[in-house]
Amino acid sequence: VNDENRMCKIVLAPFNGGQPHGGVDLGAEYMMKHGLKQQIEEILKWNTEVLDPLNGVNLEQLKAEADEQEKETKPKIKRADFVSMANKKIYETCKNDISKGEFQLTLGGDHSIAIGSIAGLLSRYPDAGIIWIDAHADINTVNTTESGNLHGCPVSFLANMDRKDWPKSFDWVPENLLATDKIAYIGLRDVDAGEKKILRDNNIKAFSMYHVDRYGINSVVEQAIAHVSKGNKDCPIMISYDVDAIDPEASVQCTGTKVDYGLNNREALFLCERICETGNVVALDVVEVNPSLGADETEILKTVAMGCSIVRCTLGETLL
Ligand code: NNH
Ligand code: MN
Ligand code: MN
Ligand code: MN
Repeated sequence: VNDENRMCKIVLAPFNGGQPHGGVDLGAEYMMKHGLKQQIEEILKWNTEVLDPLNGVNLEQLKAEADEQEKETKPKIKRADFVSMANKKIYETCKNDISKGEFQLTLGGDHSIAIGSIAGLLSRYPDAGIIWIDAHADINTVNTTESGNLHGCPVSFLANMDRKDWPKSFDWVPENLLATDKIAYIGLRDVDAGEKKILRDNNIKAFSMYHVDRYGINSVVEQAIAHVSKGNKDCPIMISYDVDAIDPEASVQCTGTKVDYGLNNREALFLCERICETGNVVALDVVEVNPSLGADETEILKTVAMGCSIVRCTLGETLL
């Protein structure tokens, strides 16, 4: 694609049904208000177009109805119909309204929205590698989840684990599944026992904070890229970035599941820069920015600004 005609499709995914906190649905809006679209156009010289798959869906009402009903039924998996419906829409938009060669930028929302964004991306690039940046592995199945929150389960859905046990509303099947050897994690430090077993049993590449300290972020990113690319130097790569990967004291206070001792600010952005430098990055999710959890304006600004920096670094701002 000619540089002047680069297109970044910004997919708004203001969805909070995959976890308990209100406010994570505002993440996309805050990043947009921070000037993200203008930054992409004016600093990075990409064309942009905003896609809004959940437009016209009364999310507040559907969530309230789900919660009301589940007070009685107390299902193990929380708001399954709601999460399934929203992700089917995100999936269809990513699959149908974005072309090969266009960048897919999805702004959450909680991390359950990666069900839709990654399923959509895989319909264009079936062999894409996924680099999942997170304090958490988000690979619980409906059988291993301790919380019942679907933002802790997107990877298992995408990889078709325990498919028959998923709630009936997840009857839609992505065109292409995620192979477990096409994902690599960076930043892990809060992984459930059931997830550790899944990671081990499937031999999934996972770099925890231990590995970041042991080898340094440069080596870790290099290994992650090599692993998901499987020797193909043109392998398309997507980053699914949960901002809780970043240390709360460094910058990210406004997120629903803070975990201490995470990536520092440079590690957090360096990995985006390095993945950008491959020339193969085709998509990015930025999720779990929750402005409602800020103690003051400064905390909100720091988290939102970091979300925007992740986008700009992934699109090449800091490469000369
Ligand atoms: N593993 C926990 C769960 O499944 C926490 C998930 N929370 C996240 N994931 N923020 O990124 O509920
Ligand atoms: Mn996550
Ligand atoms: Mn997380
Ligand atoms: Mn460190």
